[in-house]
Amino acid sequence: MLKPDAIENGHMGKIIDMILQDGFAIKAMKYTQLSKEQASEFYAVHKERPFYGELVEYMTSGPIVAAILEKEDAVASFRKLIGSTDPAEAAEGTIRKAYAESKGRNAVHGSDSDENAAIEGAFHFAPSEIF
Ligand code: FUP
Repeated sequence: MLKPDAIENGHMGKIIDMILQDGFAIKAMKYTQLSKEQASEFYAVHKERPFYGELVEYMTSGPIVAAILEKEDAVASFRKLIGSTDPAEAAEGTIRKAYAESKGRNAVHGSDSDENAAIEGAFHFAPSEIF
């Protein structure tokens, strides 16, 4: 996902370009705004964390871009491209280093395992929307 801060700050096109330049193929893509229910469900694994309420609030504050990406070893490759959760710790050349505002408003989300990628892909897209 490209998160609300990335869209608000006008970085949507540049981030999508970084993703394509890195060799990812787009299998599905959608510009949408998450409801409270959707964001709460998406981030349910974090519901005991102190930042959960703020995270849900923020993720519903404006439109996002959801996408399914394909590449060899996609999960690890995408996590390398996005960089550390906290942009202060993100490596040079990563999306979060270039565009994230903070640990909370950090521009992009990437799935952390193949299993979660399948769950999160199905969360955003019907089979007929995946190419
Ligand atoms: P990441 O996988 O890099 O997106 O990071 P996490 O799964 O650890 O966290 C998910 C989201 O929770 C982050 F993108 C932003 C938010 N978060 C905070 O707001 N504060 C924190 O201290 C940690 C995470």
